[in-house]
Amino acid sequence: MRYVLVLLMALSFETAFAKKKGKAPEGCDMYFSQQKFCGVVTWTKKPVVVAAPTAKDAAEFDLKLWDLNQGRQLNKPAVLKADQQLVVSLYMPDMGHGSEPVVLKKDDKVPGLYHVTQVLFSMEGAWEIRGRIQQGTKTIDSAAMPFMFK
Ligand SMILES: [Cu+2]
Repeated sequence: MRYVLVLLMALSFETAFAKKKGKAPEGCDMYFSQQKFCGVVTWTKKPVVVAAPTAKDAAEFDLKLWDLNQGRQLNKPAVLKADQQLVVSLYMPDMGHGSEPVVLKKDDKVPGLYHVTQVLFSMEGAWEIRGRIQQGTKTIDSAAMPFMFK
């Protein structure tokens, strides 16, 4: 009986840990663990370090959201509910600051596809590309992709 308890405790700890870390399944750059949505980032214009960056130096990427509720394969695009909204931002966790706001546009033809432009990292170092899903004013899920800008 005691072994079962210990095993159960270990299992629930493991689950809680995985949930907290939001460990991304293979192929996912960011993982929204509550919704089971997988985000794949594809740079369409790579970020480059320049001395005095202006808007024309901004990078761009596509973010594709996949729904993993029916399995781990990336074959079903994630579709947000009408009252849900994806928000993307840049954050430097070690220094506790963000950067210029990015511009996010949902593709009007391809489900689950978002185009992110005006991606400007304000300094070199360890960044996160953060995503969150809002329902009204409430954040219902979030995910982050580490990105080293240098
Ligand atoms: Cu910084």
